[in-house]
Amino acid sequence: HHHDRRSVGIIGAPFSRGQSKAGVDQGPNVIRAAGLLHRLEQQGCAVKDYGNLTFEELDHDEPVGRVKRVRAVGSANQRLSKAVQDVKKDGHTAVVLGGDHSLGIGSIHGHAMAVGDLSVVWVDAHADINTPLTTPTGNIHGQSMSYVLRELQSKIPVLPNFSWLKPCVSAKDLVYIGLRDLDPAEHYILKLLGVKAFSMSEVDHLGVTRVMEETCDYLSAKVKKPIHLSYDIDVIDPSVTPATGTPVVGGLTYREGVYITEHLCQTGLLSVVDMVEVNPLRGQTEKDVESTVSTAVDVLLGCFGRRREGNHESDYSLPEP
Ligand code: Z70
Ligand code: MN
Ligand code: MN
Ligand code: MN
Repeated sequence: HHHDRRSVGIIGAPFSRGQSKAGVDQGPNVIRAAGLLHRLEQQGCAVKDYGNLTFEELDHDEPVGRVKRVRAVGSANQRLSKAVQDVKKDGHTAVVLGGDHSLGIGSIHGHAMAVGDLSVVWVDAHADINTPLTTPTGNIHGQSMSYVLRELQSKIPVLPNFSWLKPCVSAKDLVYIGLRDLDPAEHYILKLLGVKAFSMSEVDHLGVTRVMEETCDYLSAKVKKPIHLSYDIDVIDPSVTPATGTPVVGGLTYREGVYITEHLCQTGLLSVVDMVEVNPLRGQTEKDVESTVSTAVDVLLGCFGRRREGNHESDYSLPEP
């Protein structure tokens, strides 16, 4: 039954200007080098690699207010948005390999341009919902959701290279999982907008199984929209995924991290998946990097039908003697 083979389009987005640490732009290549494409094919997916995007170097990109690298982030996300639209038009589930989490802006925008209304599941230690006026760091990877949420449109100033961006997600269509490091303004915004959020406290209280049941019940209560999964590897505990820019203690286990994508896969609604903030220069040892990258690969494989006990292809048949 080749028609139910999942087709996956991979976009590499080696972009790092949404934060200040070197190395996160190597994410796409280290994730590919760990065998992502081969393993997706082994589990029955048809895979097309669209290669890595290239981004322009800007000589003059002075801060706008507190916000750093606005022009570079704006233009990179415009390119990414177009690339995601192309992959969706080709009929694939898109996988965006980052890169830092500012890429969520263009990825979500491109997805919404291609399919219309969507649900966003943002799996992260951080909410990345500071506005350009509340950001304590100026880093846009801590602001991505505020740029795309309709309800925050009036709080976002005009920014250079962002005129292409139209807010495209409603607060009721967003769910956070794994939160444990919010700034006060972000905490306030989540309460103000009534955003559904499962912090690490809720994961402890309910267990990951009920968190995922409630996530999917919440998102499919009315109409079933395509799901945009934006997965920041720092949601998983730094003992498992230390090679990332902002490790935060008390994260998900490997098993919880993988269960999230196994459960979302079962909905049949996964439409775009971002895997971001894998930074091979941030590990202390080679083992740290290997553990981080192989966990990122396993999380992605979970989106496309990997079973932990093992898989066989749907046309498998035993050899006759
Ligand atoms: C902080 C900020 C952040 C990731 C750090 C940190 C945000 N709230 N996101 N690492 N992935 O800069 O706004
Ligand atoms: Mn068939
Ligand atoms: Mn993030
Ligand atoms: Mn994060």
